[in-house]
Amino acid sequence: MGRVQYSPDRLKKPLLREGERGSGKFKESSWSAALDYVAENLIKIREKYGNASIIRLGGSGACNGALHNTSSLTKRFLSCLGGFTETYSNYSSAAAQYTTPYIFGTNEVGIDPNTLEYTNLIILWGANIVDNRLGVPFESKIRKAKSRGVKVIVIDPRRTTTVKSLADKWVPIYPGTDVSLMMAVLFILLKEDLVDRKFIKKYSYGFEDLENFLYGDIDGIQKSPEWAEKICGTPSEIIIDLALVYGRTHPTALIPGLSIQRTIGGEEAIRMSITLQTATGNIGVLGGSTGALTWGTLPSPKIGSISIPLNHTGISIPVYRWADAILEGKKGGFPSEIKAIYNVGGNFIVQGSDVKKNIKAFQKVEFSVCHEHFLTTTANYCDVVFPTTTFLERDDFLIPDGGNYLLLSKQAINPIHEVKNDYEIFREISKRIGFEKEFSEGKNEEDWLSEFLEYSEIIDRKEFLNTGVYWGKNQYRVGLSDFIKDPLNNPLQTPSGKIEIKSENYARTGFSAIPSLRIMEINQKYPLRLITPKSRYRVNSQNYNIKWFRERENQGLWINIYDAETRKIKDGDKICIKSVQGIIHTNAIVTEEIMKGVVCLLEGVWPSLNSEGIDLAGSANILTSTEPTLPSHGSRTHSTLVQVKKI
Ligand SMILES: Nc1nc2c(c(=O)[nH]1)N[C@H]1C(S)=C(S)[C@@H](COP(=O)(O)OP(=O)(O)OC[C@H]3O[C@@H](n4cnc5c(=O)[nH]c(N)nc54)[C@H](O)[C@@H]3O)O[C@H]1N2
Ligand SMILES: Nc1nc2c(c(=O)[nH]1)N[C@H]1C(S)=C(S)[C@@H](COP(=O)(O)OP(=O)(O)OC[C@H]3O[C@@H](n4cnc5c(=O)[nH]c(N)nc54)[C@H](O)[C@@H]3O)O[C@H]1N2
Ligand SMILES: [Mo]
Repeated sequence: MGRVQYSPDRLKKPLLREGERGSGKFKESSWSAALDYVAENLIKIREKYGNASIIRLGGSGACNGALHNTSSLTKRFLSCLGGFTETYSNYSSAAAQYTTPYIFGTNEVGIDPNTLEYTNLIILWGANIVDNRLGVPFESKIRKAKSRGVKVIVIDPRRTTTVKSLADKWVPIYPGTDVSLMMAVLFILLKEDLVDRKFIKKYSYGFEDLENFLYGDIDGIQKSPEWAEKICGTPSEIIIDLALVYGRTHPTALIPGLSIQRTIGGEEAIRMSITLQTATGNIGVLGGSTGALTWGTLPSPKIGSISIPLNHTGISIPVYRWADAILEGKKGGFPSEIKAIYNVGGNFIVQGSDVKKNIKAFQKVEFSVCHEHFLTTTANYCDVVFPTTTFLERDDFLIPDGGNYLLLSKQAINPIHEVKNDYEIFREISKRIGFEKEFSEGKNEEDWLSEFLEYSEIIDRKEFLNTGVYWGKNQYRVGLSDFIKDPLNNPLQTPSGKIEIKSENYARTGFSAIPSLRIMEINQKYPLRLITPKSRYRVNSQNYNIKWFRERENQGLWINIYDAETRKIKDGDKICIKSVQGIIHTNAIVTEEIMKGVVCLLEGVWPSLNSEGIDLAGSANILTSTEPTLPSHGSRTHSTLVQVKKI
């Protein structure tokens, strides 16, 4: 963190744009002049176009702080301003979060990592847990289980660090085709009578319909391993092995990564993984899992956090479509005409799909503001950039995504340069526009934090402030265990009160009532499937600007030896990657660590466009599309088709 904190390119003073957007030309400004300027422009935009013309972007940046939470603070500020166009859902898990309540009636469906002490088999389905933390304790708990002799199976198109350091078995699969593999696994479980009929009957609704579908009663096609192999590329023997080990080992924790639902039809992957855990009786039991997202889906201990007043415009658009919403407005079916962007805690030009479209969107608006640590690509397209503190420079409580604990994030150093907290920046602007009372309620940061603590469930507050950690009582929580223990008294909030393998409500969204296979077909022009996963050395696009981290990642396109050979590409060669959306020139990493037919470019690189609009840095979202997966309107970055050529 020191490398980030003291990086020479940390922003030092507020910046006002001087040159063209994106030119990198800014002049440094005093705080008061820059704050005045933003206040004036927000008033102007609000008067001329109304509140819905201001869109909120960003909001992941600062972990889950109780106070310094970029998402909550920006919403609070813009709500107090009178409203805004909200961006709903998120890049990470839109499809899963949309779908899971149809099946379970809730999104509180995770497990505490300690429960892996009771597990007899761990299936990491598209989860690269060693590189992507997905909840800090999971890796160590999986290692502990392994030392007990528990087998770990990893299903991934790549032989990842997780495969190499944790797995007993690697199951390769084409991205975006998990539903076919899951169906074939269930097909074998049914055939071998390895399903838990009692469990299915007692706890679920509509399983027979899916069973009939798998047997081919509806479309004449048996969803056999041989059928699946043609779709997902996983050899049928491996599918059969997987099904047999899975069916014979109880309890099994099936832990899906978020990757499997950031695909076209990602909604169905989550439905099917839940179905598998239902069929094998692994839901709600110690050592099992629900098959839905494990990460961030159980409540954290109670503590106060900054509240968000009602957004009076009532207008929101799916975050995955923000650039389309700006560019197309009402003509494109979106609810507002957007004229200004307020971006805090996000680098959305780089991280949103279709970088060139994102740049156009930023060029189109009349006014844009950003709070940042660095002059990111996104900040570079803004009119005003405020330099903001890192977590080392302020006090906060951290509410982890899903874990049963709270952390104290104590200020370690004084803010360097002239940076200010996001809270302070908003407060200053609200003062200038005239809603400071609503925004701050007259409280400074210390007041808020003591109020949050006051409201918390923590009894020994001194101890918490001393140790910096508070552990919730039960560290062995299992999602839906109440329902499993007593389904009559604790029915699920679904129409049947049970797990809805078949959902008539879901069918109303226009998709199948039972899980179905929806995939992207490759074509001659774009025959390779591109995945763009996370780098071990970045948090999305964070750290890319810092040399030490950049040097640790071998950035380039992973391509299988076979695919390289047929294109006469050698390791290290300059290559061109092309999709419908754009072109990248980068180096080839010829490797056996990725399946034939799949290529991989780690996400999070800041683009460097030449005069022809070709990216020379290797920024994954040059190639991706803002067409979402439906019905969730979620991200589908792992369903991208490309062609690769030697330059
Ligand atoms: N080091 C690091 N950790 C991070 C992040 C980071 O940027 N850096 N980001 C955090 C965030 S914001 C999130 S949302 C999570 C994301 O967590 P995930 O979505 O789980 O992360 P990914 O790296 O996209 O994918 C995980 C693995 O799935 C594989 N994969 C890709 N597509 C498919 C598919 O269709 N099927 C299967 N079976 N496998 C597939 C990839 O090869 C990769 O190894 O990670 C968090 N953790
Ligand atoms: N191709 C492809 N694209 C993806 C993904 C993928 O797997 N593949 N993953 C998607 C996912 S899951 C996600 S979550 C998104 C992430 O998208 P973003 O949230 O845009 O990604 P980050 O790069 O983490 O950007 C966070 C920014 O917040 C800033 N920041 C950090 N702390 C603070 C703070 O306290 N205050 C302020 N004001 N700023 C702060 C950082 O400097 C950084 O620039 O990307 C999505 N895009
Ligand atoms: Mo994410």
